[in-house]
Amino acid sequence: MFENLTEKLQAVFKRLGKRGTLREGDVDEGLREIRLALLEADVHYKVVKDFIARVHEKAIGAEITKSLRPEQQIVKIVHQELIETLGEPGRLELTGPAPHVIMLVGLQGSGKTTTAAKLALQLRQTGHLPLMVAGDTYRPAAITQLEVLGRQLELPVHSEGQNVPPPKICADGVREARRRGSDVVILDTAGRLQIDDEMMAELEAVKKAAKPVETLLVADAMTGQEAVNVAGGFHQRIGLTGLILTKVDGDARGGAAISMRAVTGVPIKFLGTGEKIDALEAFYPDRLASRILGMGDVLTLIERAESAFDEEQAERMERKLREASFTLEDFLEQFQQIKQMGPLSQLLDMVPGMGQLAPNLSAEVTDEQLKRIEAIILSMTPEERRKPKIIDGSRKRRIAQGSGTSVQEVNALLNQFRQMQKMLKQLGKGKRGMRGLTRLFG
Ligand SMILES: Nc1nc2c(ncn2[C@@H]2O[C@H](COP(=O)(O)OP(=O)(O)OP(=O)(O)O)[C@@H](O)[C@H]2O)c(=O)[nH]1
Ligand SMILES: [Mg+2]
Repeated sequence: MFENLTEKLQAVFKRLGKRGTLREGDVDEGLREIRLALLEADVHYKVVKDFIARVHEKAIGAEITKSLRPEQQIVKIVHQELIETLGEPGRLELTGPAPHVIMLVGLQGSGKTTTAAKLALQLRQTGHLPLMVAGDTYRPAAITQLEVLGRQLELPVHSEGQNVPPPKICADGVREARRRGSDVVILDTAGRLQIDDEMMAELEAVKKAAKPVETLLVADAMTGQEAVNVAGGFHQRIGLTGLILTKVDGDARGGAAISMRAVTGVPIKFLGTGEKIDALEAFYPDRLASRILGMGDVLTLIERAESAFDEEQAERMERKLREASFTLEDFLEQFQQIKQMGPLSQLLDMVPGMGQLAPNLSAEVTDEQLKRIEAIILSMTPEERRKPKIIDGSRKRRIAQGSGTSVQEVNALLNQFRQMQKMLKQLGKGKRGMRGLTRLFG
């Protein structure tokens, strides 16, 4: 559902990335575009305003981290603020003595009955014994719908027909759960076309009778901004402990998901992602934020690079490569940087386009080998590192001894280094290839 927004945001980041260095004007322009993209995705205007203000403040106040390219820095801030806006990870608070009652409320057709069954299934999978209660006596087929779902899942449903008031059915349901030893009760309630007083009064009565620990609003993401107003209305009147956003698999623009927590202060706990009975996901703000930005791997890479990667140094290396003045000393420096970033094979997997090269590389150059190579170079004198040509037989023996390796290994490294220099010179003729390599080794 976030496709459009994701595309727009990525376009903004890409444009920023082309600038090389960012001036404040560039940041402002980028933020204007991000603002538009969010508004077009139907995010509540107040949420957009706050969001942009926070990103602006951070972007301006941020220490210039040399380890990140400017547009990466913006991606990082936008990601962080998106997580902040989306709130905390959603989990059910099943506290107090069992049975724990979960009450589902919402407008007509928002997905309450389906979600009741989805929740029951998940709860059973995590070791609970749920009982569903048919508290919708208004729509003729509502009770049957829940009973059919119960039979499908082989889970019990408590119902008393259409002529008993819902507060009584729900209170009876809790008693029934106690009798059967069910530890969770899920109340399905009736929907209305819009929030009306009579409906709210009945929900209040159900709440009083069944004393739920969780009162969850089931809201249809497709209704966009309206969903935000609905949530506000329900929260004011009956008090919500959480939100379940359904139909996020549809072509909604995503605004509701981003706005609801910020506007209502009520946390999102689950996302309904399809009509199937297992299509219910626990809500994780960081995952959703990454999904919205559409750059999960890039974000991970940014995180790691931040602690180890120095852009200035990369530029210096690139210049050296271009001038073919790359020495063993530089080689060592690059190795040490790579080492700080984590296991080599993992890093290679994350570099876009490395898929084909990576299997060979990671098989050949293990982290253990990196350590030995480092030891060999460390045992050389600075002069030897700059001019490997002067390394004769006796120097090789000294280096091997100093690094706890063998003359063969020293030879192998020197050969590898010569080959690498040759390769780099060739690549240097095609600028793109060289850039890729500097990134890789920087
Ligand atoms: N694609 C998709 N469809 C969903 C999702 N959740 C529910 N639906 C569909 O939405 C329709 C309404 O779902 P119900 O569970 O009956 O909604 P309700 O809130 O109980 O409706 P009323 O009882 O009439 O108020 C059904 O066709 C469901 O299959 C979802 O996450 N994704
Ligand atoms: Mg229903």
